[in-house]
Amino acid sequence: MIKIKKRWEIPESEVTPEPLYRRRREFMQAAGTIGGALLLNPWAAAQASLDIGDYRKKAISIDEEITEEADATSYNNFYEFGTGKEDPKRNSKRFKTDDWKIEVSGECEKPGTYGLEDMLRPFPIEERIYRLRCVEAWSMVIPWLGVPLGSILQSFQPTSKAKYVGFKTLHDPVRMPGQQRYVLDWPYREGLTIAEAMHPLTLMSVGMYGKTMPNQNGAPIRLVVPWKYGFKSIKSIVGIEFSEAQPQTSWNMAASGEYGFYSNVNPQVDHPRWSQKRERRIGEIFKRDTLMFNGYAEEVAELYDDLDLAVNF
Ligand SMILES: Nc1nc2c(c(=O)[nH]1)N[C@H]1C(S)=C(S)[C@@H](COP(=O)(O)O)O[C@H]1N2
Ligand SMILES: [Mo]
Repeated sequence: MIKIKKRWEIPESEVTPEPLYRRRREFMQAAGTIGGALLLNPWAAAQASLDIGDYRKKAISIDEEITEEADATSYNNFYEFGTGKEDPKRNSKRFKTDDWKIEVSGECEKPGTYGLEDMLRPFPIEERIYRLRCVEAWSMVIPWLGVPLGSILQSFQPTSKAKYVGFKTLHDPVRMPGQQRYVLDWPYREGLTIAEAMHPLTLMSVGMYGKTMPNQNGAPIRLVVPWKYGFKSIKSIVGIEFSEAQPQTSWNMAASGEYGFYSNVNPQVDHPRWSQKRERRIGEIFKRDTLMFNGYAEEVAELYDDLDLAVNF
């Protein structure tokens, strides 16, 4: 499958995503309708009741060959379902994400527990083709579907004390059997500065390849921060907390000398146990050079003007 996209453009034909994760009844609710008229293309109908605004301009994408869907959904890191790359697909088959709730807390005017549908309803879904560069020196190019994280966060009205945003994954060792072993200090935690969280590239993703998010990729909702190592893109989020202090993050807690809070993709700073200069694009044989900020320097480098990136790795 080869799809070529310009960095700032998405063809008209692909602007409206395929029906996503809402089932028929939920569509009716989303569109505020009880008739049957919306059945043919329920997603389009639901979208029509939303403000899709300058959708195309916001749909930032890169001009590279897209990773095979079969690879992106079968070679995963999701330790809640096992530490092997093929474990998440196999072990998450029965994971149910119905009635998903997200607890919003800390420095904001609108804390509370939000249903996923309610949280997303005001926002149009965008498709973004982004590189994802794992700290283990492999990468993929994935067409994500989602909403800019900043739009969602604004709706909770962060206070002036909100300097950081922390995220938590579901903690349920029955539903997530990998949590029955102490591989990480569960639940998986991640965090961003407020500037990183509000940056237009940062996506809350609910799907990929035109479909609902597969369990192994972080259903029903996960972060995608394309200029950072993959582990910052936390999956299956149930908690969002605004804070004044820098939040704890799982990989930093596990090995602070190896994984810093920032974890920007940086070929100039090696991981203590391996080089970060090159990467293997999944599906390709030869390695390629890793790009500063994973190729997004033009968009994000200014966030770090005042930081020594060798110290703040
Ligand atoms: N909750 C949780 N989120 C997670 C992980 C994890 O183990 N648990 N792994 C991270 C790592 S290391 C990577 S590289 C990406 C992989 O995302 P993908 O499987 O969709 O490619 O998810 C990140 N998010
Ligand atoms: Mo990773």
